[in-house]
Amino acid sequence: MIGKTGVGKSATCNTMTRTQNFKSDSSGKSVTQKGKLGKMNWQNKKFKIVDTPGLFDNLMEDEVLKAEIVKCMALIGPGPHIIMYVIKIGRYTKEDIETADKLLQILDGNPFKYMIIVFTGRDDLEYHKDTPENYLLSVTPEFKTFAKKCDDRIIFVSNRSNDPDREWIDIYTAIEKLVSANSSYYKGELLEKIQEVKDELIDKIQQEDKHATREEAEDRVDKDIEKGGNSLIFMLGMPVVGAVVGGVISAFVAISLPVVAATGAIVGGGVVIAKRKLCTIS
Ligand SMILES: Nc1nc2c(ncn2[C@@H]2O[C@H](COP(=O)(O)OP(=O)(O)OP(=O)(O)O)[C@@H](O)[C@H]2O)c(=O)[nH]1
Ligand SMILES: [Mg+2]
Repeated sequence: MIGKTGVGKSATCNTMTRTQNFKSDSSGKSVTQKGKLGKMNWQNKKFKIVDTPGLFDNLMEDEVLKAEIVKCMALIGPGPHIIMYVIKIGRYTKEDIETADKLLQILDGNPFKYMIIVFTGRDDLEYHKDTPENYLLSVTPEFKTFAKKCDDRIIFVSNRSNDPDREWIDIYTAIEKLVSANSSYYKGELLEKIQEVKDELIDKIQQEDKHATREEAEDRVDKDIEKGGNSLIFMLGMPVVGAVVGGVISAFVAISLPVVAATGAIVGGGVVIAKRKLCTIS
């Protein structure tokens, strides 16, 4: 689930899982700060869904946001079958265009092949006695170009619907269609690197706990990522940034990754940055 802040990513996760597990509100500032994994079953199929912090967050430092996106990619490993690009019904602004550009810098390879554009706020459209078909006649050329890249896979969702089952069926139908058309999931260089590191963490748990199944070990890694995921970020060679009392992150890294030589530096008011050179993300 990706998109600009406030477009309804978390609300759509709630609609899809028919829960209220994903915090969603009308706050003026960004609500979701950390990636969150949701799981569900439907018609004997298991689904994993990852909610992400919105781009163009007004609070989060770019470096922290990048790390969060990487963690989200780790949670959906080995790769998402579907990338839901969420937009709120309304005007497609310059910021929307920049959001798409920013995302595409992170998502290498061909993410469009796996993308479904999800417009939230269908209820708003209905309130104005408008229709999705009519709305699409009024979109900007920039949006049309973007939609073309996604082969015009567009769905309209209401997260305020009295019939969430109907919403889910619409979403599920679009998901199923795209999953059957694509032979595999989205792969990219960054995602592969993240998976390698995640596998290392899973292996380490299984070495330490011989009774842990791979699924259990992965669950533990996922929980750690949801909580902070500093081991993963560190192993990827990205700066581990956290406003913690001096040394806590370095200690954590040293304990969880004894094989790696950590370099630590104190920056500003007790912010610890630890880095291992493996890959860079711009
Ligand atoms: N009317 C209407 N409101 C919606 C819909 N979807 C989301 N909203 C509202 O939009 C606001 C923002 O929704 P969120 O789910 O928090 O948005 P988000 O994209 O997760 O935001 P961040 O976590 O900040 O990135 C909330 O007040 C939602 O209730 C929808 O389909 N219809
Ligand atoms: Mg959110």
